[in-house]
Amino acid sequence: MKTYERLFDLLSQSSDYISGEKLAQDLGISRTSIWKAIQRLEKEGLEIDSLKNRGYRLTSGDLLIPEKIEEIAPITVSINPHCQSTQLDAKAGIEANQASNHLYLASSQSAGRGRFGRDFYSPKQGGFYMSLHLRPNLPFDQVPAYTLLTAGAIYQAIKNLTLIDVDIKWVNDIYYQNKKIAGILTEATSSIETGLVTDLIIGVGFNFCISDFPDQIKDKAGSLFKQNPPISRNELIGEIWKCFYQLPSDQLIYLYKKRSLVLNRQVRFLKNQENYQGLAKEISDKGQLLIQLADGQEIWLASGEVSLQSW
Ligand code: BT5
Repeated sequence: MKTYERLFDLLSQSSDYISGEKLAQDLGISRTSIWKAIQRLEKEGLEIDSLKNRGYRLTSGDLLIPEKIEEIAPITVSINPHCQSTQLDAKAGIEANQASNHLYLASSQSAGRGRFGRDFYSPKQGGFYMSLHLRPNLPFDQVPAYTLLTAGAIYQAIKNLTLIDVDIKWVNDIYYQNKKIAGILTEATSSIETGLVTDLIIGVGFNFCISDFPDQIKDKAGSLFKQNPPISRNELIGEIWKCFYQLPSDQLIYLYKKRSLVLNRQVRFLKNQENYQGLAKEISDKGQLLIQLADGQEIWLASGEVSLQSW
């Protein structure tokens, strides 16, 4: 761990002030290095109270620490704290021949994006943004519905750590109290020679503790916590990928359907410039949504094709 990460670790374990001298002693570094590390933590958005003669106390915020996540989930984690997009970081990792099962993590993104090239708001503080690289090497029709599996894992991880039940909106949105708190973007590349899907990147943007959203999304976006989260982002990220790797796929799909906001509801969507309305009847294991239109006709919708307008 880096010095400022070790310092965070010490501060987060105490509710009282710790003197600069004690911190320096425990970490085996100088008082000046402690001061520099405090500044680094403040730059990362942590609030640290300092009192003459008493020392330092962490008052709010937490730090993403790859090693803490690696202790929980079977993945390699690297962090680029304030990046453009973790999808781009993952693509650069693939280009550089990094091994798979690697999570590219960030505290904020300057160009986070969602499906159909839409923006994903990724502010300096309160969220986390991550992209997991997998190497399925499978024909397209045999690639598991990773968006559904990830959503199921997010549901179970939040439930395990907080007892909160979040909801899932087809296909890639996590909702809590009727607001979107997270979105998933799964992208794949395939080889022209073999026709196999070689690399796959699952991106997750998560509003962990964000209280303000820009006007364009403030009616739609929400946050898992409003203030003083009872768990850390590291714990939640670790638990999400632990559930993803450890739980059987059919259980994750079962959870996805169980928490679906759209199944057995009337939904509206736009396809080929035409408005449709119908009953959402089923979600296939590949992630398609079966809609029964008013005239009884049934159609399967693919996630890359339409977004639901209402549900
Ligand atoms: C998504 O797209 O929700 C998938 C978002 C994936 C973001 C992750 S972050 C890590 C990785 N790196 C990236 O650059 N991307 C991935 P979509 O279903 O298209 O939803 C986008 C829509 O959600 C926007 O058009 C807004 O209406 C809304 N939105 C944008 N930012 C939001 C936020 N922070 N919270 C809730 N809603 C948001």
